[in-house]
Amino acid sequence: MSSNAACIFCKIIKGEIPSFKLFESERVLAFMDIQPLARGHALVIPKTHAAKLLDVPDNELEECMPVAKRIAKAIGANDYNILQNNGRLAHQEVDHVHFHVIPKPDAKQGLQIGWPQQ
Ligand code: D5M
Repeated sequence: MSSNAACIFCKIIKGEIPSFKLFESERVLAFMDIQPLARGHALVIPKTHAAKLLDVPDNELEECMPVAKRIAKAIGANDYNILQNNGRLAHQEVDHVHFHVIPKPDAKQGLQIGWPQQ
């Protein structure tokens, strides 16, 4: 599993910087987004460092969607987006593949995953 010493998400995987983890397996990590677009906004990442989708090993990619599904269920929002950006023109800021799970702000159901208090 390749890692990039300069990558912020690789540092999260290695525990070098803190994160609010939701799920972890051998191949995948899910944690809360530090700049949430809505309460409950989470990220699902493959552990292998890959900048774009085409670079991710299939076996890791295959595990990301079931995890995104579990996160969406745990958040409890009826309406949500699963997003994955590739490249600057597509609004990618962090060059380690990640899937956003973003509940819609007007979702009526309770969001059971709380953002940690500052
Ligand atoms: O989205 C990159 C996302 O990564 C953006 O929503 C902020 C989030 N981010 C950046 N640094 C962190 C840390 N340290 N913890 C949690 N979340 C983080 P993109 O699709 O690349 O535009």
